Amino acid sequence: MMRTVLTRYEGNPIISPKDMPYPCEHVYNSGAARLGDRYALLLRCGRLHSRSEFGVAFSDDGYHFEIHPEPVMVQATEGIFAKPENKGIEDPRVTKLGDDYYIFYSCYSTRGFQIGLARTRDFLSFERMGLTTAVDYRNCVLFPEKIDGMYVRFERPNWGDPCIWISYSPDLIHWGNQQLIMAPVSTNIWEDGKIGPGAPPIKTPRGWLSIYHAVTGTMAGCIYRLGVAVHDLDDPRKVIGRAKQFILAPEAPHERVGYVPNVVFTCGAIPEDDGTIKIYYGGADTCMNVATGRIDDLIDLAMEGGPDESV
Ligand code: M1P
Repeated sequence: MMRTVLTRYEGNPIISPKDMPYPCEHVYNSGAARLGDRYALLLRCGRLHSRSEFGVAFSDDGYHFEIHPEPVMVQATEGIFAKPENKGIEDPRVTKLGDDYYIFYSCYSTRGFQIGLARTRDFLSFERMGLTTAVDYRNCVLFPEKIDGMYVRFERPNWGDPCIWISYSPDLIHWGNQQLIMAPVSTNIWEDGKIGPGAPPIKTPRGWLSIYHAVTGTMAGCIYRLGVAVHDLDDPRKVIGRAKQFILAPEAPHERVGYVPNVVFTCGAIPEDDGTIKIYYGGADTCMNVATGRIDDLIDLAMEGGPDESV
């Protein structure tokens, strides 16, 4: 039987194109972080040329956001990022390490997708650090700490049978020892097409909590849903629990209808001190939303599914 582990905020969508202080066709798939006592959303803004840039919004409570009046990071026009970003920058995922916030984002070009890495302290100015993949990659999420002396990330190549891989780096720029760790499950139809990491992993005493997205095809196009898995704390290649059911599916009208219909997609979630979590997600590639739940409920659901056997 389906279990409900997330509750949508009644004020969804929390940010829509009409709320933007500059013209946008859509605002969605935003990275999320705590910035001192405040919340920051690094917004993926589809401008009127349909290429994406990043804006930022700040909040005291995680629900009501004030949007900065100008975009804060736009596609590069010179240097090594110019050609990789000639169709825009997309899907930022934010991880705090020390005093810095690191952002893996998709550099979209005529030749495909690469993953860029940028750094900020205030979400207003950004330093591009490097291109961390060749084409064609999507959905990189950085762990918030080193494991065995190495930086760790989950990543999703865009070719073949799109699955979740892990890789390691000594310096955040050069990544290697890629290993496949999670694949679509053909018998769970909601995740039989492709999967990709969603929010950067969250450390809990019971393991690394991973919220991922999963896609199935229908006669009317793809449906994007969210799933949950738990990875071993010391060796996150081991998926110690993977829920059999999805945790969020397009349901509200603004999740079903929009630029790309029937999509819920996350790039960031924030754990709270009281054991709850806020999962920020794009609806129909058009607007930003938030859902809340208890971290233990998500982990219970994943552990009930048992260890992953997909690879
Ligand atoms: O349109 C749905 C999603 O498609 C892509 O996701 P992925 O390639 O990982 O399946 C991205 O463009 C994403 O931003 C978008 O929400």
